[in-house]
Amino acid sequence: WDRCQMLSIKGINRTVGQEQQAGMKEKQVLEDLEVHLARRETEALFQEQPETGNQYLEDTLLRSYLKTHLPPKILEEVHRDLERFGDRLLTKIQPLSWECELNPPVFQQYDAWGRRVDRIHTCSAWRRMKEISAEEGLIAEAYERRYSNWSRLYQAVKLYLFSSSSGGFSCPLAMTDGAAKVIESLGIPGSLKNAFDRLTSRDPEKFWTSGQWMTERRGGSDVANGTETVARKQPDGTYRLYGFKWFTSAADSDVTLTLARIADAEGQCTQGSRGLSLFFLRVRDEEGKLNSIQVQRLKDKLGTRQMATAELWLQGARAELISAEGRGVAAISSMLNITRIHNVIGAVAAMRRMISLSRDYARKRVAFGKLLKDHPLHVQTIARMEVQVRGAFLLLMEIVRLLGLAETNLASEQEQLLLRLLIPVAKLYTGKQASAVAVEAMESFGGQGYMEDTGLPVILRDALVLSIWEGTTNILALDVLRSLAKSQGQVMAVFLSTVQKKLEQAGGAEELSPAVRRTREAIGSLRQFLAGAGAERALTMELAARDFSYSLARTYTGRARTGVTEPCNGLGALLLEHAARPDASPTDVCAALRWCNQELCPVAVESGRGSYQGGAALQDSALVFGNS
Ligand code: UCC
Repeated sequence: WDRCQMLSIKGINRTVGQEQQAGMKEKQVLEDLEVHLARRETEALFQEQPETGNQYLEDTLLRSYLKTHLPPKILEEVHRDLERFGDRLLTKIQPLSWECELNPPVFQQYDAWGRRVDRIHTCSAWRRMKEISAEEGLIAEAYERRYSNWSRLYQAVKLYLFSSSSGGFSCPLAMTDGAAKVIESLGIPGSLKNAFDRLTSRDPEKFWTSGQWMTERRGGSDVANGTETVARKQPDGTYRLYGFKWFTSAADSDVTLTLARIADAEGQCTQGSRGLSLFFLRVRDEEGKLNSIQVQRLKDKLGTRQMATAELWLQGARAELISAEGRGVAAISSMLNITRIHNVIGAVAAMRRMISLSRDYARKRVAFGKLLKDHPLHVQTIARMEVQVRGAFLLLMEIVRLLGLAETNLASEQEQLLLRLLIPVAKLYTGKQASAVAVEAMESFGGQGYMEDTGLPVILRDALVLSIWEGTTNILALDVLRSLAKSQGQVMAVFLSTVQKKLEQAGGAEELSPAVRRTREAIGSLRQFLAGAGAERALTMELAARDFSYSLARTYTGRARTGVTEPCNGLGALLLEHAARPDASPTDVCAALRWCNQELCPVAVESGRGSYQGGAALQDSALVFGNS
């Protein structure tokens, strides 16, 4: 085989069999020559590995964002910590991440003597990630609030840097953050004080992670109708849960939040959303014994393989009711909003990592006689991805900035409404961006991008889940509509007037004016669309939900605030605003212009084509299922 390979490497079209017929002497000479050349050429095939350096120091957009927004004293401290963290990620944490990938969790159902044990064995690198998460305060930072409203943003930045080196540990952190948020929003009741302290601890010995068990066999999206788990009240006021959870991410977590239906004295439960209540439970006791839970099996997933996702039978698991009866979905939604933000963090981080590697490779790899970076078409492809990640990053920063204000009681009512709207918008938009960018970036490495041991397929696989878990794109688009309905349209009015106001403020910055104009036109089109939704409004809005959400994401991300020299005190900085800073770079301006060159308001275009009318829905159905 080696020999055949050598010959084929040299491009000699002669089989091994034919060559055996050649004279011995001639063969010997030829062989010497072949080996020599083959080795030389094989060596020439070696490629330099694409690498990243200190992610924080290399991320110019992140650094310029922090410099623009953080008060100088906070910036100084944060900068020092992030530089240190960037080094730790590069030298210590990234190698652990690869270990997590190579040593996925293993499920042991029985011990050697036939006793049911249901143990999920995780690797030492995974357990080390848990300790590091505590040491770095990856959850604690947001709840200690030592930087007031900036704490949340600072935490998000650390999580963003951590994400692509976390070996999948970002997932339990997302749910841990969500659980802490729910408990905090309940006022940290005495019974949950210990749990809250542990979920937000910096002490690796104390730190707990949480799960979020929402998905059952009958419904991942339709939680309200799909949840079958029943809660039976015990004489001591606790509950025992009976049911089956179909996907439980990070099943090695210490505690979890979950939904169940409380049975009345006759054993009857209320169906639908109003029958669901929220429970807190510990997964294992002090000795590590499961809380009347059986692990049926671990899921065999396309990605996130570093993390154990399990099917669980709850067979009387002892739990504490933590919401008002029948208010489970509303109560867990504050967890969902946090985990959805983490999803955005993961999406931006995955894009950033792929593009950084792709850029580095372009500086090293020669093709057609020159480096990839000297091929304009190749660079154009990377530049298009760069514009996408920049928009996504600024949208993420905007959301965590607003969340920080809300958590320190500094957010206006309008800012709270905006936050509610932007979370599903950002989650659905960046989830799709991450998948597209990961595929595109993989291609930029040629065949190498497809090789498992480069680690690139891991990033792609893990990115693909971002548009699925925590609500699929369409479910999130419907959540955007829910936020409109719940606020009786107020949220949309806030969105439009805020953008409008900022556009009016846009002055100077001549170079940005085409982008400002396009954004203004997009806002006009959005208004027109909403005004003209017409008689079939409910159907129109449902059919338009995805395009509508995309339009919000694109116009908001491209929103302008040019000519502003003072620190922002209204809405945050997105692409145009970032480009209008006094110290903006030509790259910032270019990214803003390019972003605004895409179709900013696809919902208006599709509406003009009649895509949201009843007739179009019938055509869709015929196209998919045929006329029968
Ligand atoms: O668990 C999963 C994987 C974990 C891995 C996490 C890692 C992520 C980050 C990784 C980073 C790398 S995946 C499972 C996730 N499951 C979902 O996301 C569920 C998707 N389905 C939905 O979101 C649905 O839309 C439901 C469940 C919310 C629909 O439920 P209902 O009961 O039919 O909805 P209702 O009746 O409209 O809402 C009930 C209440 C309402 O409040 P009230 O009653 O006061 O009017 C809603 O306004 O809940 C409120 N509500 C919300 N409030 C619903 N959604 C929200 C929201 N997002 N924010 C605020």
